[in-house]
Amino acid sequence: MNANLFALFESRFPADRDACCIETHDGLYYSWNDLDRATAKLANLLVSLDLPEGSRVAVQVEKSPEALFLYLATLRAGYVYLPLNTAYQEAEIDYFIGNAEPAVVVCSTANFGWVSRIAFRHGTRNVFSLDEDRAGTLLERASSQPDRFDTVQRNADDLAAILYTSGTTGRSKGAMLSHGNLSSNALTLHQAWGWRSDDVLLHMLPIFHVHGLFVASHGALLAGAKMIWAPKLDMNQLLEYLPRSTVMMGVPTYYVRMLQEPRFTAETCRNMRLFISGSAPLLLETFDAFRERSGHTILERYGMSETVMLVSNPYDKAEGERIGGTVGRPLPGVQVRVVNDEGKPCPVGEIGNVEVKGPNVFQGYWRMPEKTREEFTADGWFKTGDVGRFGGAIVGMSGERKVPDDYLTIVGRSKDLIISGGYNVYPKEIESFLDEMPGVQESAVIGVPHADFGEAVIAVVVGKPGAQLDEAALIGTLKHRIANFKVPKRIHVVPELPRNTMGKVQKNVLRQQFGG
Ligand code: MLC
Ligand code: AMP
Repeated sequence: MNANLFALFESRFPADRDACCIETHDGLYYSWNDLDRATAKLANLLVSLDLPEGSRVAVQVEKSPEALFLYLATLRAGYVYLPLNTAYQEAEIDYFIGNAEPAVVVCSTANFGWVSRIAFRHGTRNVFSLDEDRAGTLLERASSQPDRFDTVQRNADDLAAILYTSGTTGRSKGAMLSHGNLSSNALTLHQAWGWRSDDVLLHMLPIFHVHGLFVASHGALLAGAKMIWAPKLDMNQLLEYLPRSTVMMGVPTYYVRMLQEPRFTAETCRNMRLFISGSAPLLLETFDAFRERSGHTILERYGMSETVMLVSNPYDKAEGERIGGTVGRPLPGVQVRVVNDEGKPCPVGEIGNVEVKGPNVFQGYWRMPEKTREEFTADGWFKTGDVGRFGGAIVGMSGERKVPDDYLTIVGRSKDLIISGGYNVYPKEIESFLDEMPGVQESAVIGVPHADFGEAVIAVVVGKPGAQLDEAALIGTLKHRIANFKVPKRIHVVPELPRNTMGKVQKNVLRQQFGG
């Protein structure tokens, strides 16, 4: 049997291959035949490049159906897909390309100059361009390729993708996901969320992270269901497409913004069967207000780049209630335990470290065996860096309610991580950029509550003696250096940072001082 994830999708294509697979926001319709032919041409192009086994294909392009086809073609040809956030700037791209050493890099025409310079410097020989309007050298080169391709044989533990994530500490690490990791999770979610061939997925998420690329796209592909494909979250488009959709996924900011839109009503959701939230905590007030406004109970689930999806609230009422503030039960086949700092299981209701095991758990960090070892326990559990509890109680506006013993609640993180609008930001990374700036002696970066993004990045800096630091100038400089979502929304200049007796910066004190 071929364990290639693309072979699984192919086996589930609908009988009518002329049916619509993707409808775009600008009025284009792609059939399943179109997907088959486009991925065949792109796979043939990749194979024609005579790449070594296991080659990485690194991609930083705007969202388009062709970008999805490039991902699928990479799977189909048996190579390893490496998506990169379009917000990443030179220093970030330099690190990823240097670390992953991709054989192929695909970027936008606008970025071709600087991206190709970085790629060539790191030894990449094939650099193509691809734009959201189908322009660029990638499709030009693929157009003369045959439109048939036999999906390459792959084993379940062969690599399918590498997703860079900061994991629990330090510099970005490439989480290696295999065909088996992705297909087992896709099959589990297919069952758990009741995917149907007549579903219509409103796809508004970016496709360079687990949520949009795997959880959302795989769901529709495996069901043979249609996707309405929008480049990004846009309220006008959402109001236009939601009445024709049955499933939507978003990070909590999506639901916060929908509630801010007075035109969004229960009528807008008349055909919807499922709204899913994840990637960051969904506030209970958002969960409640959304139910009140739309008549729909958001299904919150929990996962991460290293593991794809782990835990989900129930889809089917017969299996239990969706409880706001919790992330539900471990998915079938996934084991989740909560342990104390000594690694001993916590009793129900007690808070501890969340550790997981299952066929979905990744193969390790790319070329970092040491880091990989650190993140697993001796008995093979992956340490998520999240802190949670089974059971206990949730306190909301309407009082306290008991949570069933098998439901997990994420209460925080042991990793120093900020999640802003569903994107991860590592304080240490931002601090190192700030510390290198002229006049800056030291800095501390914290996350503070933010009505739209859930958490916002804030920096507190101390100037060198005599230096005059200017908030706007510091922010302006950072904007050219790092992805815009990582740039602090505010930078406070202070005479000194609060420290404990060990000399460690007291970030909790800064959060209290600047979080309001
Ligand atoms: C944009 N901006 C952000 C931001 N997104 N700032 C902080 N956090 C964010 N997430 C800033 C930009 O820098 C810019 O600032 C301004 O907001 C407008 O930019 P924009 O691009 O127009 O913003 P917008 O389109 O409104 O984007 C917001 C968003 C987007 C929430 C729609 O961030 C988004 O789609 N997030 C989804 C992330 C996601 O898919 N995560 C899944 C990870 S997978 P300025 O100053 O330049 O004007 C994962 C595993 C799992 O975590 O469990 O799923
Ligand atoms: P990433 O590394 O981008 O894959 O982000 C994974 C992290 O997002 C997890 O380790 C959690 O901290 C967080 N996360 C994902 N889903 C949820 C959720 N439903 N509630 C709280 N945190 C979540």
